[in-house]
Amino acid sequence: MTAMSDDCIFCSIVAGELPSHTVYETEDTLAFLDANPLAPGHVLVIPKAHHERLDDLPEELAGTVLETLYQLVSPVETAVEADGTTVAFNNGPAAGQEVPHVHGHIIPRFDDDDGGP
Ligand code: DGP
Repeated sequence: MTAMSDDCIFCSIVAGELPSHTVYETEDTLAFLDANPLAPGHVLVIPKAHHERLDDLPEELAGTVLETLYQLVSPVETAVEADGTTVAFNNGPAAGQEVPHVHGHIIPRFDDDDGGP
């Protein structure tokens, strides 16, 4: 059974209690469109289990999350005809992490964008 937190938005998405646009799913990870995208095709990748920060993840699950990010970078770029991607984790409130459930951002980038996040 996957560890869940009752008051976590991303746990509610994993549980199907909140809508999201899923783009990819594995046994242990979920990827869905960001509700407040910094660019078209901005995707979030999360572990289904609730862990607040990247460094809270068991090492094997951290590898699984990174594997899902790796698998999605190229398809996301292709889907929105991006020239590159920013792939990032905001780790902790001081770094701008607003949702306390680990998530990696895949943010499509374009040659003519403004420098991005
Ligand atoms: P961060 O600042 O790194 O914690 O990014 C949180 C991201 O999560 C932010 O880009 C907006 C997104 N977000 C917040 N709430 C929801 C939601 O309910 N659904 C979806 N799809 N994205 C959300």
